[in-house]
Amino acid sequence: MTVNTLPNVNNDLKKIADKIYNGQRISDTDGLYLFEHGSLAFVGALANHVREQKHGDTTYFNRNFHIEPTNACIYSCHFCSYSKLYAHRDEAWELSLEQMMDIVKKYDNEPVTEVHIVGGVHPKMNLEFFAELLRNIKAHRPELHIKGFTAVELDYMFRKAKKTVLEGMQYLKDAGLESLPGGGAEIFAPEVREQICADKIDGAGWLKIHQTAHELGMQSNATMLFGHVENYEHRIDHMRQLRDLQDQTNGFNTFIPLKFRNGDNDMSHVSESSLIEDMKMYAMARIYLDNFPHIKAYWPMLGRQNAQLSLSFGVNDIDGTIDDTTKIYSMAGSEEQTPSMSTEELVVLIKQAKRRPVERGTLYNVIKDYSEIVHTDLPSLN
Ligand code: V47
Ligand code: SF4
Repeated sequence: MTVNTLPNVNNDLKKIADKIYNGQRISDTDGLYLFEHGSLAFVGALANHVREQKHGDTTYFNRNFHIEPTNACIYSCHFCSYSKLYAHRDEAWELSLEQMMDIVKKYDNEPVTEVHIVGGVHPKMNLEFFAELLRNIKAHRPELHIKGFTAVELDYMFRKAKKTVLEGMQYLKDAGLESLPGGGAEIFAPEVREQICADKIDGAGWLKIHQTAHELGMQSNATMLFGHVENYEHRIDHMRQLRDLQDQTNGFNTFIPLKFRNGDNDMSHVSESSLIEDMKMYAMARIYLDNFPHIKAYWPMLGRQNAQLSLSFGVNDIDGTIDDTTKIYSMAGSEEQTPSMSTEELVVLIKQAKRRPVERGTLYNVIKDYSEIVHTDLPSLN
């Protein structure tokens, strides 16, 4: 199919589509125009083309587990359910080094390749505490990739330890930190941050932390929290700043659009975005961020079926919080409470979308291609 065969497409949309089919970068104005005037089918077809050019049929997932050191947080991001907890510390938890090592040891006989460490910002958990955690994990299981700490957590740790970003990052790298997750980015525009997360690190600070990690040879992810009080211009502005930094460092692996969920937080009055908007966001990310290798759908937030759908709108990675010992059937729609999906379920989910499931390491090294593996007892996704 070429752009000229698409019905109901005006000349401006056709010009943008031509750029994309010719492998050219689109401008901010193009991006905004696509957001405002492109139908889901139109931007979806373009995003699908870009994804196919980059990855063919391959859809990645990985086997990881999460550690949340604490759910208490000194900050007060209105969209986050953690922010209420610091005032009610009795409802909050904080894990000791031993407790976190017990979580790591629980996976000793599991073929996981990554631990993802992220939580609230607790004043007692400082740089030295986390460096010790990293050293302990590496001493116990050296090959486990440690992806840890949002720029928000790092900013607090470094400032408290009176270290520069470079010094703090080098210190954690030496202790075993290998890459950074993408959290804390939200929307960079100050007028939006002011409304949703006024007291934490600003956009420039977030970008500086990731830039420093890249300059030290570490890779990282980037997120964007969308579908709350921001507009399309804010989304383009956010992605432009990421695209610019990526041009400079090439250190980002994956962009993860995070759909704002309005349960159990101070923004419950803000409606959630529609499925059409969500899919359009994935598609726009794939089209605009031409220098990002991967676009990921984080299924615990989006829901499995919508994550599956996103594979037709530019997504080529479906994360993979795996716990093969847990039976998903008992969860009955409560994905946000106990996010877990077995390898088999992830593989089925990807195959149902007619894609080739490939297990990857954190840095997208291929661990196993599941395309030829036939499951005899395929679980239903319904
Ligand atoms: O920064 C908080 C988001 C992020 C809500 O890098 C919310 O591989 C939606 O960044 N609705 C943290 N989102 C999680 C994160 C992440 C997740 C998975 C993989 C990776 C990765 C990174 O969660 C926060 C914030 O943007 N968040 N509250 C909410 N109500
Ligand atoms: Fe939640 Fe992170 Fe904000 Fe803390 S900094 S309130 S954990 S989003």
